[in-house]
Amino acid sequence: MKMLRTAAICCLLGTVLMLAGCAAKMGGVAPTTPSVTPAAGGATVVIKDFAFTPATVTIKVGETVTWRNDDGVPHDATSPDWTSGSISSGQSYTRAFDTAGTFTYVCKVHPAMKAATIIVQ
Ligand SMILES: [Cu+2]
Repeated sequence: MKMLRTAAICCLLGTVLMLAGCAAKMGGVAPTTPSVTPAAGGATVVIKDFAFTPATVTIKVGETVTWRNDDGVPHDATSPDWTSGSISSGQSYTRAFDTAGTFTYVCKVHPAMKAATIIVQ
């Protein structure tokens, strides 16, 4: 009877060890680090294929929006109150928003480009 119990405990122990070993193996896989880390407290708008993406971003007062031009031609982000100026291909422009409101902007270089919106809460 005692031997049977010992055998049962051994069997159980073996299973636990096997599971632990398996979990350790899974935990050993290096976590993948995202290649693009968003800037703390802000949003990024990518300009590509003559479009602002995302078309609407929402941030908090004091946070920034960065426009990154991934197109082959210069663009800008211009609202009635401010402008980025020309953003060359591969370049970025960052602006902090210190007041709450909804700001619609366009690209003055390309009137055909759809307007986009920044919501500052
Ligand atoms: Cu443009």
